[in-house]
Amino acid sequence: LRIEGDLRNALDHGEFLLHYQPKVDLASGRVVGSEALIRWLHPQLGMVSPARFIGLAEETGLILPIGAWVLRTACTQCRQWQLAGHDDISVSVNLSVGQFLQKDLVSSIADVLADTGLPPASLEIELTESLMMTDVEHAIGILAGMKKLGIRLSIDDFGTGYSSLAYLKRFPIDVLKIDRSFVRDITIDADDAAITASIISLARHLKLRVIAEGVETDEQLDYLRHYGCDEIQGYLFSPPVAAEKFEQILREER
Ligand code: G
Ligand code: G
Ligand code: NA
Ligand code: MN
Repeated sequence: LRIEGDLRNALDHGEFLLHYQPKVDLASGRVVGSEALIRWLHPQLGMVSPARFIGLAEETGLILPIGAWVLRTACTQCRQWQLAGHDDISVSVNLSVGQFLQKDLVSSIADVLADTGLPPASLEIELTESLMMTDVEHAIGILAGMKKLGIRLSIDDFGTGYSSLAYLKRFPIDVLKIDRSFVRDITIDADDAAITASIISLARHLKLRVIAEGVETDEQLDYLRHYGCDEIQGYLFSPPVAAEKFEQILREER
């Protein structure tokens, strides 16, 4: 219970930070994106995983100010990398259902883009299927509003949720992100291999980009490359890292 009180003050106390995980384009071999992942540096407990506090933040409504902080911080950081010469780097931000249902979501994203100077095309929002399925008509309206801003939309953990393929037609999505539970066993489980190959094929036919998350081995990478996956993200290339370390990775590949 104490953690809830602490969570309330964590923003004011400056205890949150973002780590960034590289997304690598398989055609060029270059880092083209970064997923922003929140961390909480608790004064007594040390680094607390979002798995331990995002749910609590959602229940208490704290996800709204925390999510707003994540969006602004990630966009500010990405713009700094661009101004340092890494022009084509983009950033992805995860959205919680509470944020998605917020009335002024689209205008608040527009404000952050205007304030930070980040080109809209450099921002991607990661959404889950369940988030979009809670109210489909509402979701379609919000997604259309976000697309109008010029940002990219991706479906996170694709294949694990409850959306029907019919909605892929109605949702203006740009990217499918193959869930890491499928990627994990592609080299040993024929079903996971088939599902992964099918998602890649589906994405190509729908003219969506497709990224695989949780890539940990060369064998997984070879399989994904063979089937035409566009991008990968995972420990094989890099875990989520602090902003300074991420920029070092960008500098080293120039
Ligand atoms: O980084 P990682 O291991 O530990 O993240 C654990 C979970 O927390 C993942 O499901 C991830 O999507 C989620 N998460 C990380 N950062 C954010 C964030 O800024 N907003 C939301 N809504 N979820 C996040
Ligand atoms: O739910 P979401 O897909 O946003 O979660 C991202 C989570 O996946 C983060 O907690 C991140 O630390 C974790 N992650 C990133 N790469 C890998 C990986 O290669 N293997 C595993 N097991 N987890 C990963
Ligand atoms: Na994500
Ligand atoms: Mn995911």
